[in-house]
Parts: sequence; structure tokens; C-alpha cells
Amino acid sequence: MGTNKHFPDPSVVREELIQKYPTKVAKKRAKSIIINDPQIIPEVQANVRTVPGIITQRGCSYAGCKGVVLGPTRDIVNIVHGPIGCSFYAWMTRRNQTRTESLMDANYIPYCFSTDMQEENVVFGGEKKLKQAIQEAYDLFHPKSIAIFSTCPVGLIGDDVHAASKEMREKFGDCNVFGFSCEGYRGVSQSAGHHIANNGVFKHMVGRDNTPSEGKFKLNLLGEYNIGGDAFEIERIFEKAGLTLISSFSGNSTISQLENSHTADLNVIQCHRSINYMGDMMETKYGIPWMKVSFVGAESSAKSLRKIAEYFDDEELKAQVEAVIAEEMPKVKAVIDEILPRTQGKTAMLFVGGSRAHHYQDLFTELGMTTVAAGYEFAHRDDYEGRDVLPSIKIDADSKNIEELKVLPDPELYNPRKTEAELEALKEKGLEINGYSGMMQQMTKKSLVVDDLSHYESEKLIEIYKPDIFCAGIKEKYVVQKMGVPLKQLHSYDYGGPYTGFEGAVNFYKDIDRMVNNPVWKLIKAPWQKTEATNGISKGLEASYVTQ
Ligand code: CFM
Repeated sequence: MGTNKHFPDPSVVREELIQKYPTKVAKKRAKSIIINDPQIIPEVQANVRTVPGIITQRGCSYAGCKGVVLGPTRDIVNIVHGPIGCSFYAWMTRRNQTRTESLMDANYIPYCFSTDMQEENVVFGGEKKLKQAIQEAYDLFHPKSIAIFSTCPVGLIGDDVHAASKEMREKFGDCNVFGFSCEGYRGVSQSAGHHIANNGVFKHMVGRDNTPSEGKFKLNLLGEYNIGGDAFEIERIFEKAGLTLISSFSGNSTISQLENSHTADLNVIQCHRSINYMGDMMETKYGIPWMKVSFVGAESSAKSLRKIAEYFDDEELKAQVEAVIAEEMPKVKAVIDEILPRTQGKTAMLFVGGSRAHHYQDLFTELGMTTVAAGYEFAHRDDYEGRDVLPSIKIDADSKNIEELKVLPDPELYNPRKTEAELEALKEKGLEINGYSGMMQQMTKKSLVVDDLSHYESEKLIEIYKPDIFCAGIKEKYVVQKMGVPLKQLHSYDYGGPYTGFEGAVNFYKDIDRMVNNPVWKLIKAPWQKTEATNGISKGLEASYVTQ
């Protein structure tokens, strides 16, 4: 073991994590528990099935499709075809905010639409009920669009949501009805649902409105879902910098914006995991390049703005971006100067979704804190190791299950925004076009990277590292806090936020300061404080279901 209790030998930790598992399980889990080396970047096993019986953090394909990608667009009526539970438990739990222009504008986010499938529908089929529900939603709201989401029983009994959607679309004439085969079991996690959602939005929405958009520097913001108002802060910054946001995918978005999004000249991608498919497809069909950005962290926000200005290669824009940074940064700096002495040297662990476990490390770095271990719930190898590994990723049966759209350049609308030579020149300047280098390159040597962390492993990690803060979600929150470690929810932000951009960074610093310096945690006796520790690893704490 290392001498510092916060930084134990990662190979010992790895052994500790898997030693209680049956041999086969241990062997499998070992491939997802990696000691990082940013120079070499070892291979991580990711996007594979969770071992049955292991308590995972993951969600389902339906959650990724309906909840994540489609949920934030305010004027689509999203009907869930399935039992009511699938709707009820997905109803407004993801905090994607939206802001209508006027009180009269459509906003269906607060509603919960479900076909409320019963046993009778499972036995005799649910298509009739689905069509009735579509009709009812149409009669009540006259929305521009209705999307149908399939839950597990729908796929099992074979209801054809696409045929039902088509029939109703043709019947109405003025309402775009389309369906998603996003049954919960479609993939190994919600990641499958993202891909299915990307395909559907691309097929049924993008490119429907060819009205030329206005603005000198037009871009779409992909993979930003406006959790806790994050997109509002990015919109503020874009506006200040003179950038025109055509559409976000999909925080605070509308159907019209998505339908017109192919008129933008650049796609910037914040959450690579959930929407990289869209970036690629829009590039192929319309000639719009994409760039990875992150507006999580003040430094990252400044860097992302500079990247965008570099892409458009306009001196005025570059000057404006510098002016924005010069105006925003001092306010951020003032807060950091005050907080840093209290947060410096503390440690964090992040186990969230498919992009935040990476992005939020930047905010912790700004606070002088070290990320000792991190991982995603459902990311793929490219999110860990970088997109260079894409050709070497094995397409297993679970991935084959998800449709890959065959996309070709549009005969009329394909218009490469940059020539090959221009793209090359940008790359030479260090701009990563259509690329993402992943989380591991940024993490320190010997930090621990764990994919699809199990509940048992999270308890073990906390016991060994005793981090000053653990970042995950509501399912983990109270278990971790009962261990005497504050948990920051990085999905819902513990009802705080926004955390993006410059103002968001300040919010985050203050929230983390409050959490890691709160004396209440010292009043809780964590299990390892009740027993004697040997070599930094307590022998006293055991997950309740594991026996010696
Ligand atoms: Fe992307 Fe997201 Fe995330 Fe995600 Fe999610 Fe989310 Fe997330 Mo929860 S799209 S991968 S599927 S950044 S809902 S807004 S916080 S797990 S890290």
C-alpha cells in the first residue's frame, strides 16, 4: 500500500474489488477495472452486459431514448406505449428545463402521456389502444408532432408502433407522428436508446424545413439537455459572443429548431456519448463538420469558445470571444481565490452516465481537487480511450441489435462547410475536428477507471480511498452519505445548477465548498471508523450481502 491513505496502490485496490466475486464474475469485472496510464491508455471493457445479480447504476434503452434525447424538446407530445409505471417513474425526474417564448407556446414537458397498457392489451395486442391514445392527444392538443416510445412488453408482443404512427400521421396530415423501437431490453443500457433516438430524430425531424437561417456564425449544440438550466447559461454566452444557435439537441429546443438545424455551419458536441451518431450523420448528409466541446468548467468554456472562433476563422468573432472571456473570467477567479484554500488537495470520485464523469473533472481541477477514480455507467470504449479506437471495437450481438442508418450525401442539400484543405489547416492548428480523445487521457497515471461500477464496488472504493466527495446519482446518494462521505448528484445536481459556463462554474464551486467542508460528515461514524484498519484497508466493513 502507498503511504498516503488517499492514494493506495491501485493494483491492490483492484484485487480488493474483485476478490469476493465468483471466479467467472471476477474475471469479467477485472476487464472493466483499469489502472490508468494517460501515455499508453489501456483498453477498458465497456458497453457489455452487466452480470445478472450485480447491482448496477445503469438504466434502460427506453430511458435513453424517451427520457434523455427526446424528453427535452418541449412541443413534442411524447406518448409512452406501455404499462403506466414506465411513465410514472420517468415523469419529470430528469430536470431538463425549458423556456417558452410566450405563455401561449406549446410545452408538454410537464405532462405524462401513456397508453396505460393492461393485461388485456398484452394478451390481445395494444395497437388499437395506441391509436386511440394518439387520436386523443391530437384532439386535445393539436401538436406539431407526436412521438411513440415502446416499452418492453410492446416489443415482446410485437405491436407495430411504426405502422400505427404512419397510419395516424397520414390520417392527420398536419401532425408528424413517428415511433421508436426503444424497448428497455434493446441494449445493455440507456446507450442503446440514445442511438435509436438519434436515428429517429435524424429520419423524422432534421431536414424537414429548408428555410435559410439567419446569422453569421450558425451552430447547433449537440448533447446538451439543459439539466438545471445548463443550456440557458450556454445560450447566454453564445449570444454575448455573437454566435447564432440554430438548435440545441435537445435542451430547451423546439420541433422547428430541430427541423431547421441542417442549415447551421457547425455542430458542437458536448455529450459525445449520447449524440455522436447525429454529428456523423449530419456531416455525411449535409456536410456539417462537428467538434467536441465542453462548457463544464470555466477554463473548458473559454477553450470551447476559442475553438468555435477558430473554426469560423473570423477576426471579429475571435475578438468578441476574447472580450467575453475577459469579462467573465475575473468574476470566476474572485470566487476561486476565496474557495481554493478550502478545497485544494481534496479528492473526488465520479461515477456518472456517459460524459459527466469526464467533464466534471475539469471543475474539480479548478477547485484544486484530484479525481482518484472515475467511470461511466454506459459509455463505450471511445469515451474512455478516444475515438481512435473505434475501428478496433468489437461489434457484439447486443450492438448489432441496434439499427445503423445508411446515410448518403443529400443530392440537393449536401454542402461541405469547409473544404478538405480548410479542415486539414484547422487540424494543423490543433483543432480536433470530428474527434474526441476520451476521459483517460486527462486522468492521472495510476488513477482508477471503472466501467459500470457495481454497488458493492462503490462501497469498497469509498472504504479504501475515503474520498472527500463522491459523485453519482440518487440511487447511490444515501448509501454513500451514510458512510460519512457527501454525495453530489451529477445527474439532477441535487436540484441546483446550472453548472455550465462561467456562472455555472461559480455555482458549482460554492456547492462543492459547502459539501466538502461541512462539519456534519465528521459527526457520522463511518463503518471503518468503528474498526481497526490494516494497511489503510479496513477489515470491518462488508457489504451486507457478502459473507466472509
Ligand atoms: Fe450525456 Fe447527459 Fe451524461 Fe447521458 Fe444520462 Fe444526464 Fe448522465 Mo443522467 S445525456 S451521458 S444518459 S451528459 S440523464 S444529461 S446526467 S446519465 S452523464
